[in-house]
Amino acid sequence: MGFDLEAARITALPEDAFYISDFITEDEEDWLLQKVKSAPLPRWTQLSHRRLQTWPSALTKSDSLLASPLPAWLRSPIIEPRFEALRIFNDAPHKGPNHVLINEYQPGQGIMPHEDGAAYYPLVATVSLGAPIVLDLYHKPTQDDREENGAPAKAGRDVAGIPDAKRRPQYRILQERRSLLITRGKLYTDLLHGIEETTRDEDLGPHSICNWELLREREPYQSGWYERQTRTSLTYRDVLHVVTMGNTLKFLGGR
Ligand SMILES: O=C(O)CCC(=O)C(=O)O
Repeated sequence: MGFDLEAARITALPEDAFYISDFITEDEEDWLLQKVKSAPLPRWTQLSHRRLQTWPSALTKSDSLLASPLPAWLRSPIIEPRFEALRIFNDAPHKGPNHVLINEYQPGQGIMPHEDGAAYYPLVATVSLGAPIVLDLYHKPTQDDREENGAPAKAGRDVAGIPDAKRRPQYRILQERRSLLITRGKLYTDLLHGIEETTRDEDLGPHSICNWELLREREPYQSGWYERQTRTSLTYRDVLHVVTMGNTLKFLGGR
């Protein structure tokens, strides 16, 4: 499968975001959902508004990753050969993703606006499975915003302190099932992202959805809304700091 990354650029966004609607086939989607569902229950972390799997493991308190390969089903066919053909992680320190978060959202669930922070190389590649969902991008609150709104005077990693006028999303991206969304650079560092806790995504159209022209199908959204169904995302990242077990043991032993 050949992809032209420039043709996939979401031009309405500040640098850089790319959207590929047909990134995986329906069979690959079914197979990946089966793999996600068949993971042993302790693999899931149940959060109040979604559940989450972390591969190969959660980061340490100092935001490091304990070196360990990703399982084969998260590597092929997504990293090898597709990401490699796109060369998206070529400038990342490990030349490829070493960490995957899997989020599952039931209708009505979402994720508060946040930034992913400095533990990762500033690039996220998200594969969507099962159903569409809208990702919202927000201005980061400035120090002035936070002071005006009585929040601690520190530009934050969440929406606390965003004035009401800025609390509306600045941009909205519709992620179809089987699509790939790549966000990187300023988009990663300068904006917050989140998913609304709603059972319907509404006000959809070319005026509000910045990747409207790149969608595989626009027909299902002509009415301007759809009912949410269970949507699963695989988010691929490169954790900057990786420690090997040998070094960790040395560290624990004080040598
Ligand atoms: O599920 C998604 O597309 C977004 C997930 C997300 O925001 C995150 O993992 O930080």
